[in-house]
Amino acid sequence: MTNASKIDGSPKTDSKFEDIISNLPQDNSWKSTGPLYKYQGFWYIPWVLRKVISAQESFTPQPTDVFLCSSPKSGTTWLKALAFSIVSRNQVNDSTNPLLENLPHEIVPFLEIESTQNSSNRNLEIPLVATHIPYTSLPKSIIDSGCKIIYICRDPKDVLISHWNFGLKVSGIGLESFSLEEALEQYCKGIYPYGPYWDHVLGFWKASLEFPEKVLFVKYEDLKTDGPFHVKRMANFLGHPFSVEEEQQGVAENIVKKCSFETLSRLEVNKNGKFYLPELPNIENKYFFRKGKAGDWKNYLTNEKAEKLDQIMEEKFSGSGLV
Ligand code: PAP
Repeated sequence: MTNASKIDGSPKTDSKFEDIISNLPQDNSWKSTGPLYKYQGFWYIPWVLRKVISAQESFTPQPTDVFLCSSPKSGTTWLKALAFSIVSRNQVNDSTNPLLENLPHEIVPFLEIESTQNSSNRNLEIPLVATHIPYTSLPKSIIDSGCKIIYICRDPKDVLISHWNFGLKVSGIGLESFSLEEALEQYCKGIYPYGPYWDHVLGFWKASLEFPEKVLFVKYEDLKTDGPFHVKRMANFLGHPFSVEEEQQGVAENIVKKCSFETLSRLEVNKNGKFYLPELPNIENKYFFRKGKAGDWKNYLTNEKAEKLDQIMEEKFSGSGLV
């Protein structure tokens, strides 16, 4: 295994970074994180923004890299497990599969979160990197490369509920200081880490229409309804199509089963393991597996509140072809 990583960047010096953020719009309603800053149209917690800028300055992808992109709480953990299973299916078997002993986030690093801190964080034999960075802020080296991108999006109402519940457990990401009502307000204004959601989604949606060979757009709800179809779609897109023999053996169906919420959330590592991030020291792996359902928002939001968010999304997506 090669451990040299090209993710590592030279982080901005404190003074350069302070100069940059001193000129950015800021929002002070995020009590536990300090102000959020709006950079290139999206809001960030300062320590994340620093890493985003660092990645923009110095990240160089490998030619074979695939980027798994998402807004937080849209299905990143699931997409990581599925993409890893697709690309590694001929190298691992049922007893050696790293997913049995590792949180998917430990297998596929985040470009702007843990990977930029430590060059040993990346195993170059796994050509997958995840990021929450919006399309228009991705490092130019990625945009200019031939690297493929898979984007997962999810019903924003479920994203909000997932995010808010995660915030109740993990202090430091900001949402813990908001009631659900206030969190909804923040979502409607688009002011939360990596928000606004509509611009995040639209950036990748438009890129997927313009460069279909480079950007594949996947919906969480579609994966729930017909996992095998979308796993085959991803495999084709990644240049790892299932052979006739694999089709007969039901390999795609097997991947869907092994990466299902039910399977992953019952693994010991995902029940009792811890995910190490210096900035957020209290994350447990089980926090990434809450309910894994489409439509859980109905247990939290009245129809009236849901409609408010729906209307905003409809307005923002209008004319884009995205529903
Ligand atoms: P991240 O952005 O912090 O990485 P992300 O994985 O995108 O989080 O989102 C977590 C959500 O995906 C959780 O949703 P919930 O709060 O509504 O339950 C989590 O349960 C869900 N999730 C994780 N793994 C799976 C899976 N294998 N299948 C379906 N949903 C999943």
